[in-house]
Amino acid sequence: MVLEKLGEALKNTLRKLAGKGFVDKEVLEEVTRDIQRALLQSDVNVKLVFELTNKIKKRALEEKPPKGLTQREHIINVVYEELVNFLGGKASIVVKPSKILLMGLFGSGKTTTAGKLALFYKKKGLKPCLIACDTFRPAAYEQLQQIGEQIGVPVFGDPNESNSSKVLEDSLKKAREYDVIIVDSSGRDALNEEMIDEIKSLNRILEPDEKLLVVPADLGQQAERQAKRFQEVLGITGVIITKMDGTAKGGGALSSCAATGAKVKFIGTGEKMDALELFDPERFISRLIGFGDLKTLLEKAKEVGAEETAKKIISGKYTLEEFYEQIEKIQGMGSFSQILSMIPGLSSLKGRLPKDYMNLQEEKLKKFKYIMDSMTPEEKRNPDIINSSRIKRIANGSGCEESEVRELLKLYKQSKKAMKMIKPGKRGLSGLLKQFKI
Ligand SMILES: Nc1nc2c(ncn2[C@@H]2O[C@H](COP(=O)(O)OP(=O)(O)OP(=O)(O)O)[C@@H](O)[C@H]2O)c(=O)[nH]1
Ligand SMILES: [Mg+2]
Repeated sequence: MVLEKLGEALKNTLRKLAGKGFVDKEVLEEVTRDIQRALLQSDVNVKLVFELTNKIKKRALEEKPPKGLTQREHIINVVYEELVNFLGGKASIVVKPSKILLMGLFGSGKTTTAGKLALFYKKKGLKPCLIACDTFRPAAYEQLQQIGEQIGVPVFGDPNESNSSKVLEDSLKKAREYDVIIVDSSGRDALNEEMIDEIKSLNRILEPDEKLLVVPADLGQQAERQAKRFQEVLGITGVIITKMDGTAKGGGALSSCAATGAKVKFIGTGEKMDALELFDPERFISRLIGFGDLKTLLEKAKEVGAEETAKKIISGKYTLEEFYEQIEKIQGMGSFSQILSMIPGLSSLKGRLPKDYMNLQEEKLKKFKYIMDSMTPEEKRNPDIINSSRIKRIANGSGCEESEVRELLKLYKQSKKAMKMIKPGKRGLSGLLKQFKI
């Protein structure tokens, strides 16, 4: 996971603070040292790290806990608030019809991100299109075309035209009926005159709502220099940090961009088209601290029309049929273990659920479907009545092995049992659900 070390340090912090009635200077030193170490390991700039932890210490020692908060809760809150600020404060992303110009150096992930963004907006119900303005790299048009096909989004461009401004002008005529226009541009080794001229020209023609710089996370704190340069020369409106999945330096890239005042708007977390997250520091830190991230879950759940599913997972009340639906939908939402780590109180479940449940293969799912088609409605509603002779009948009817019927029943029972053991956090699961309007 992104910034794993910081997550560990924050959980340690909570543990250390939990045992104390009163938090003294010594504990505070220890806690901030853990946070420092974790941030430094994520390649965060040393100066920034010390500024942050000094602020945390100062506020923790000097500020009186607001009414209703214990000293311990207050300190946790200070750590949370300061980390959120550290990553750029509250995010402000408005999902609306817009024109987006992507820019960045060679291989930073522009073309991939263009596709990811298109899919993101498409899932929000908008009508995106892509324009291939990279006329520099061979086969850039074909690459985008392939991505467009994969996600079902039209791509405009002209592989035989070498003038990117001309490509943009012509493509915009075809893009009139689209809500979101996403423009891929060509990279360079460095932000040289040629690139500046090209982007400026695209900028004039497109008049974009967002000018987003794409930088890879493995640059770590070096990302700052790029963000600064592009900001000065081209006036970017935000940054997308890609490849957060493949490096321990994500913290450096995030915090150093935030320090320049450039907002990190999205992060890329994999090569697949759905591996893009809106970057919201509040959510990000609360997930690391372990409050869970119900909002992200719901956003994803909505995308696959599975809000109901999410509710049922949380309540632990479902029939076999709904169980099947859940695993089917969950497949579209990312791995089950990823989802669990987003729900408060559920991350501890991860170890208890059978591994198979986490990584059910498509093949298996199909078999489960056949098995269920061979069950009576009564059996689906109340799987407890399924005895050996019924298992035999179901296996015969579905063309599956008896052992596979048993496997489905076992998974169902285990998951229900595990869900029942959920221990809501201090604020109570129901409180959180209310908070997020479930
Ligand atoms: N693991 C991972 N790989 C990514 C991510 N984003 C992009 N990539 C990979 O990075 C490589 C370069 O991505 P592109 O999208 O082609 O980059 P680009 O900026 O368009 O490159 P040029 O057009 O050559 O300047 C590809 O192999 C992508 O699959 C990400 O978030 N995670
Ligand atoms: Mg490209």
